Amino acid sequence: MAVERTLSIIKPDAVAKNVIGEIVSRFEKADLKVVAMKMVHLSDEQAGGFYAEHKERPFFKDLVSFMTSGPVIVQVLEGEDAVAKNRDLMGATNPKDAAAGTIRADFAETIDENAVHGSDSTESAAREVAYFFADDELCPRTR
Ligand code: IDP
Repeated sequence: MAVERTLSIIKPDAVAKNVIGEIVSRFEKADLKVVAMKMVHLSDEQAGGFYAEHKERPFFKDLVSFMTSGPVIVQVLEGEDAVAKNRDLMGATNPKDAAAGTIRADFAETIDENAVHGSDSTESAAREVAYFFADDELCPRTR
């Protein structure tokens, strides 16, 4: 399996619940390494640009409003099969469908406030990492 990078966001609901550390700990226990991390209070432009692919969806306005409702933690995770591994740790988009023990099952209640974002492919990951971080802000840790 290849070493990959993926973008993770701990969304405003999870930051408000004060479970940043618990979520990061799950990544670490799964052998994903944080290679960049920052706390940001996204603007409408930043959140709307990040979710541009959902612009025509009925929930877009609410999504941007939620993502700008408080600070988020944006991080880049690195490790073997990082994209799929992170998606497995996150669980299904709707917490009601998320498998027991996943982040969304444990920390989220609704589909619109679902605790975490994770890139869904290596192509999305490359675009999303570049959206938030310059190359020299990434600190490789996997040899
Ligand atoms: P993902 O976050 O699991 O990759 P996407 O389909 O890419 O899911 O959707 C992006 C985000 O948009 C979701 O995490 C969720 O916050 C929100 N979202 C997706 N579908 C719905 C919906 O049907 N109603 C409300 N919000 C939704």
